[in-house]
Amino acid sequence: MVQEQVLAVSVHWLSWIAGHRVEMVVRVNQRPGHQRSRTMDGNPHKFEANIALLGAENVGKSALTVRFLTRRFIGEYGDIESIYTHCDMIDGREICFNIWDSVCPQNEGIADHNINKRLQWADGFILVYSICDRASFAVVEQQVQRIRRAKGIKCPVAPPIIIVGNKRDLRHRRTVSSEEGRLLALAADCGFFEISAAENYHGVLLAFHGLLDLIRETRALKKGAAGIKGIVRSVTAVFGRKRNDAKDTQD
Ligand SMILES: Nc1nc2c(ncn2[C@@H]2O[C@H](COP(=O)(O)OP(=O)(O)OP(=O)(O)O)[C@@H](O)[C@H]2O)c(=O)[nH]1
Ligand SMILES: [Mg+2]
Repeated sequence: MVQEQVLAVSVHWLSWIAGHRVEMVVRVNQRPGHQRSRTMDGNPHKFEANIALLGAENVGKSALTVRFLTRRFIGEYGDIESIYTHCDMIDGREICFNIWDSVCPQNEGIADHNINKRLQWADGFILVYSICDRASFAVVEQQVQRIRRAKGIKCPVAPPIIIVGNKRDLRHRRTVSSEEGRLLALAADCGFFEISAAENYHGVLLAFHGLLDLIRETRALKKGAAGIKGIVRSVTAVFGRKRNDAKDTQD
């Protein structure tokens, strides 16, 4: 028990981004699955969602995160990997977003390891590419495959994914068409948004809220599946017992 607490130790502090106060959390030696989100404190009015942002370097992962947290675009963001917590009232319910803003891995081995780590933590993914960087689109294609492959091995139900084509304001430099983005999302059963973190907040908000809706649906599905499994287990137990009782009487 003590060991569990030590392994899950977290460093929390408050940080100011563009004049807005956000809670920043860095978790140390997190136990796999330990921080998977849940309805908090047994309170049905609170809901917590772990969201991981992935994508190639320089596509705007931090810009998207900061836009969502503060509504601002500040231009330069550095390359610190962080988990931010942001709570909001949505439809009368307190929703807490834990957002893992990743840095791009240097090689394939690390990429696999990173995705596995995030699969254990995240309820859903936002995969970001830049519409003027074709290589970044290829990275998202690979990441979708990696996450989808992990279904069944790492997690029983496929985690929801939203694909985001960012930097829409730079359409004169576009190398990835909207159709390509949309088709990839369609083929892999993901949500899709083309947005500009630089130009507006609304698109960013839609992407995060779109993922939140998918996470809620997935959680309801998991609950339903667990409920059905429970019923099957109970029925099997009752009938199994009856059969055994009947055998005992014959003996
Ligand atoms: N024009 C334009 N520039 C953007 C947009 N989003 C981000 N940028 C710029 O792109 C650069 C990279 O943005 P970041 O948010 O740091 O990208 P990142 O994906 O977090 O990068 P790493 O953390 O290094 O992997 C910065 O100079 C941003 O100002 C956008 O929508 N439009
Ligand atoms: Mg970044």
